[in-house]
Parts: sequence; structure tokens; C-alpha cells
Amino acid sequence: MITTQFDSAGNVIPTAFSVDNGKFSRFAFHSGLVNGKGRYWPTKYSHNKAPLERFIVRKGQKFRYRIIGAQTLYPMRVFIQGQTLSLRTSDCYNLKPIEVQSIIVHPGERYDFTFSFSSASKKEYLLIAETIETRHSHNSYHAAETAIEIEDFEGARSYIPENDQTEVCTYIVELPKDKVIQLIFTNLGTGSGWSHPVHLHGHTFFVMKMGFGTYDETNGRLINDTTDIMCTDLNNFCTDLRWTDSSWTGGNIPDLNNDPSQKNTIVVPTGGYVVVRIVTNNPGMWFLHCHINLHNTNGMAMVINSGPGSHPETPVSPVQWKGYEAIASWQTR
Ligand SMILES: [Cu+2]
Repeated sequence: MITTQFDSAGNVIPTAFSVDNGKFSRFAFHSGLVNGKGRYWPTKYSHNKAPLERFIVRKGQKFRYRIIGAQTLYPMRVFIQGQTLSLRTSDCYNLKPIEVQSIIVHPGERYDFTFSFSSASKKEYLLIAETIETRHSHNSYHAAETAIEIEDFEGARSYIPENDQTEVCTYIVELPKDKVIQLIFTNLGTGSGWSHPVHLHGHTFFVMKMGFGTYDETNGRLINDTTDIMCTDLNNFCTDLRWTDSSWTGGNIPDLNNDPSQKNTIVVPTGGYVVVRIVTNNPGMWFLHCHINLHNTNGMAMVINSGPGSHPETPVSPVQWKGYEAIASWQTR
């Protein structure tokens, strides 16, 4: 784990926090890109005038945006200035449409929303993705931006310028084929304090329950971890744990969601837990990991061996592909 980062003057950059006082990172975020374009904001009042990605729309035209959380660390709040968005999908699964002001996207998550300008008071609007940490955001502007231009708006433009060695994973869990498996992700005890967007390849989480700690009702800050689970190990790393109410054991968890969302990246809140179910109908070795790459590369990852004995054949080497010779002879003609 990287424990300390320094600014150019040698001062320690303190940890950034979310509004509920969960820790984010000791890495200072500066600026992000949308579709590979964006501006650098050295202060919150000035930027380097780099061109932005630009979407051209017409008034009344309904358009659909797909947000792919390709960031490595910070969650981003995505919104269009002063507009209401209709959220349609989460991780490519349909939702009952809901009107929202903004969408918080963690690393690895995908969301679709639809939108139309029924009326517009200016020719250009910004679609903004800004980080949601609280500590360093006071004197700087932390965002990725893109421009939406209304083609048929009558009026002037406003302000937007232009090795072949195989490593062996040490942590593999085997799950039998074609079963419903219930997994519980916890974020408790010593080492908690950071929320983690946990991502599984090859399968879908049905989100059966999310358990949270208790929060201060006036400022929204986390006060205590959930009381649903007790950590019983000596050093409180919560590697040994049990349900506080023993009647919950054996998969007997109450208040499960009757209409669960389908996700493949789920945020496990600090001080809380998430209960998901997967169907093991896609045999293979699948990576399960925190999608904050800093955590992932520090070891917050494992492999699910789904359906051992039923894995498909390993693909042949590209040099054995049929058609390779034809391509080679065409290249040499
Ligand atoms: Cu993480």
C-alpha cells in the first residue's frame, strides 16, 4: 500500500475524504479526460484551453449517453449543468427509469442515461464529471469535461473554447458449475475506512442486500460500522467474523431484495457489507478485484475458478490461426 505522497515542496499530501468521512486516497487528483480529451486546471479559475470532446445535438432530440468509468481511483459525479437526467442502465442492465441530477460513477461501473434539451438558454452546456472528495477540492477544480452544443440554438456561443512467463495466483476459490452462489463482501475492522468498487469478470451480481453503518443525520458522516456483523479475530482485521444474530447463518439473511439490481461492479461501503448472488454458468478462471487500480495492484484481488473441469479449451496461439498464411502471402505480394 502506498502510504504517503508529497507535493513538489516536499509537504505530505493528506488523505482525501468522501462526505461520509470514508477515506479516498493520498493521491491528489488534478484533471480527467472524456473520450481522450480534457483540460488541465492548475487552479479552479484557469485552465490550459485544450479542446474538449464535443457532442452536437438538436433541441427536442433525445440522446443517450453511455458512461464508462475508466478512471483508476476516484469516483466521479457526472452531470449536465442545471439539467435532469433519466438514468436507464447500470453496468448495462436495465433499470426502472429514474430522474436524477447526477450519477456517481465508481471505477469500472457503467451507466446509461437519456436526455433532451426541451428548452435551452444557451448554445453550449458542459457535461462534467467531477471527483467527490472533500479535502483538496476547496482551492482547485477536479473534473473531466465535455461540451454539448445545441446546433439549432439561435444565439452566440458562450464560453467554451476550443513475457510469456505464467504467474500463479495464490488466492483461488473454486465454485461448482451451474449453482446459485451467495457471496458476502465486508468492509469492516482494522484496514477499513475506504470504500471499494468490487468487480467480477464473467458473471453478474444480483445485489440482494447492502448493509451500512450508522451515519450522523445532520452531516451524513459515518459514526459506527454496521452492527449486523461481529469481527471475532484477535487483531480486528475481520478475517474471522459472524452474524451478530446467529439466526442469520446458513444463508438465512433477512430483508433480501425481491427485485435485485444486476451489477458486476458493486461498491462495498466502508463500515458495511454487500450480499450478492451469482449463477456459475460461465466456466473459467475469473478475476474478482477492487476496481481502484491502486488497491487491485496492492493485492485486493483473487480468482474465482468457476466450474472446475468444465473450462473451454485454451485458444491456440495466433501463429496457428487459420488464414494467417493467406494474410502473410497478401502482405508479401
Ligand atoms: Cu479498493
